[in-house]
Amino acid sequence: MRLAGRISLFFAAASLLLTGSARAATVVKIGAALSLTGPAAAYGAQQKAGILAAVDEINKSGRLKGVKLEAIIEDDASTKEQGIAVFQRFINKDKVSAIIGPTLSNTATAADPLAQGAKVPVVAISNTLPKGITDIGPYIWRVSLTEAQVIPSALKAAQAKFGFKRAAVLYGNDDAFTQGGYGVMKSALEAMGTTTVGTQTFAKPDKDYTAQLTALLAAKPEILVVSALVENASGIVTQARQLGWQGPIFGGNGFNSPKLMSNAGPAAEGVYVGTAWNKPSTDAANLAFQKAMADRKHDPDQFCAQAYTGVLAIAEAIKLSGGKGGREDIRAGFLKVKGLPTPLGTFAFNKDRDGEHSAALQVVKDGKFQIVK
Ligand code: 1QQ
Repeated sequence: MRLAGRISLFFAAASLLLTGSARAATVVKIGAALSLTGPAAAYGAQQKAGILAAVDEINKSGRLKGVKLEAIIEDDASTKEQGIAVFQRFINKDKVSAIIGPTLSNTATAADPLAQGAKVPVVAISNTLPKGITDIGPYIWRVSLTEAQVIPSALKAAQAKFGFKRAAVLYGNDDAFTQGGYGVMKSALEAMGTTTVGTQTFAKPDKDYTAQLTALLAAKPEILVVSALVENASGIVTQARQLGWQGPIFGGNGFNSPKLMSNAGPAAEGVYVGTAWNKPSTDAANLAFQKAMADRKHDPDQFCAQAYTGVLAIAEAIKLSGGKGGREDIRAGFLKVKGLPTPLGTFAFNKDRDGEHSAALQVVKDGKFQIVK
């Protein structure tokens, strides 16, 4: 009797402990390497807001039952060196289950091989360099459309509007993304039967582009096509207008930040940019995203929507792995992601581990991006 009493007390205590531990959520750590300082800081700030909002929404929703996401956000300083240091910390010290970022393709080409080597899944949220990111290996995934997925259709839409036949091209020659974007622009313009009347370059620290722009404008282009990060892009747009250029300016993904308008002001009017985020879409997931950001008093851009989507993809992978959040579980889960509602549209990774959805063309009008296609 006494013994039975003790045993049942033991079982009661043990089951209480078990229920207690079953109830305590498993924490899945996600490291995010973002450019919070340096030339890509405008993108990093938006990405941070998107990641924090998505983690919060997912944890609040109880969608992952016993799993709670925890984001560890570190500054990659827009450089390869700092990106590598942050990845090492995430992999070896924080022992994260997955890494989001880094912001720039340039940094990713140096940091992603570390994650690939350590078998830690990476989700690129803003790398648009077509080759040299996901082909690093099977642990590297991305939700951001590449320049090759955006530029050709966006340039065609711009050509349908302006009927240009002569283009002048300006690109940054010290960054993997601006160089890769230039390659895409060059072949897209060729494929459209457009003549490139001039090509000029600059580097990230540059502030004065008048020599390059003067040479390009002297060649009488009908459109100015630019591959640049937003700080350079703002200066280029401002100086092109000061030199009297009133025609269309077409920018790559680096232009996709409202920083362009806050830096360049009215000079940014009439700038055309291909985008992976169709802001006015009334898809439920896009409306939910915009409400989540409005609740946080944050005005989101494409980078914010893509960062939010990166977290949704990780959460879905955990769900599809039966609620398990280890490194291999997440990678295996990515293989199964299909029809995921996100602010970018219904999402799945393709066989190259890249995202695939439609792109749009937008123009700066009255200080804001407006979709034209
Ligand atoms: C890249 C980019 C930048 C403009 C984004 C931050 O697309 O580096 O790939």
